[in-house]
Amino acid sequence: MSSTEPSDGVAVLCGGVGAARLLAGVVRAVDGAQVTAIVNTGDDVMLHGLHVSPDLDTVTYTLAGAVNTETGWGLQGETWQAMAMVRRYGGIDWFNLGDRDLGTHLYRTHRLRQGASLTEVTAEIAAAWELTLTVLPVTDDPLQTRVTVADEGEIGFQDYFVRRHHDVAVSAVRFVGAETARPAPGVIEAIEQAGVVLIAPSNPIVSIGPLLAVPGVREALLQRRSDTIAISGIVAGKALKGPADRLLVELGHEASVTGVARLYADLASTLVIDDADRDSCAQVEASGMHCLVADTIMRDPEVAAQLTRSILDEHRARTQEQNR
Ligand code: FO1
Repeated sequence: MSSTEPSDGVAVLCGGVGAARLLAGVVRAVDGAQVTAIVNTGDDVMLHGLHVSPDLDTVTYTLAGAVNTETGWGLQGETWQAMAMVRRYGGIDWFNLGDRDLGTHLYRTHRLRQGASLTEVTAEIAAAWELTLTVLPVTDDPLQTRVTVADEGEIGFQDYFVRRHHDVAVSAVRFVGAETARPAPGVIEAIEQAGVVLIAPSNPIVSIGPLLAVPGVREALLQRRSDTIAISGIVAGKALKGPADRLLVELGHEASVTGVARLYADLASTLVIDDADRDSCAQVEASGMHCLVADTIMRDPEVAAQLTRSILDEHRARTQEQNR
């Protein structure tokens, strides 16, 4: 490939379930060897002395075809014997770790204690599941999303998301450790060298927010704006999954595709919105982004692959137009 030819690589900024479903389509539309997932680690949590990386595992299990498709996280065919024992002893039982899933956390924790980096362990786990794409944590350094909730003050992300069922009002979010965190090896290179950068339809505040808070990531993206395409996880004013709609409003944004456009306008040149929001295209464009309307409800990997193909076709056409 000559240095003037655009690369076929696709870098995807990822949270958990929504990103994993998109990636399952991306690897159908594009050779997996060309795909790099850059994944949020702000949700990571220490439980029972184990390092749990929910978004990395959701991406890995989904791409392996092993995820529990009902929940979108955890493994299919899971059993819960270990959790039953923890409950018997009065231990922490609000975060459900299945017996098979526990094996992943045992392995990760052991390897980290041996001195391996999270990037290395993630690659080992991905290889064991025979994934073709590259899965990277955004950073190997500690990064912790913390939220301030009414009457309680600041709590950990999983305390908010799982223990309180994200059913409490949030007044602030911060990413502890972000200022000193360094992008993991390969993260900046993936953004710089990709032909297209996708921002998955993940929660803009608590899933994509931590990635952008790691110094260097936002700066690298700003250089790639014309090749960066975001997919809205808000459809008809509602989050596809999780609390994004509520969080956006609580933190002073609009829970709509226009609100998402305003958050991403400096980083991405195009926002993909669902057919249901077709009438909001003009408002998206008023924020300075192109608007692409598509079916964004990823019921199965083939819908996600079709969405990916539409995005790549649109990007190719726009690039040709600009070079004419
Ligand atoms: N989400 C829940 O709502 N309840 C759980 O008990 C839970 C357990 C869990 C275990 C492993 C894992 O990888 C993910 C898990 N999740 C659970 C999902 C996770 O909390 C969220 O999906 C993400 O952190 C948000 O992206």
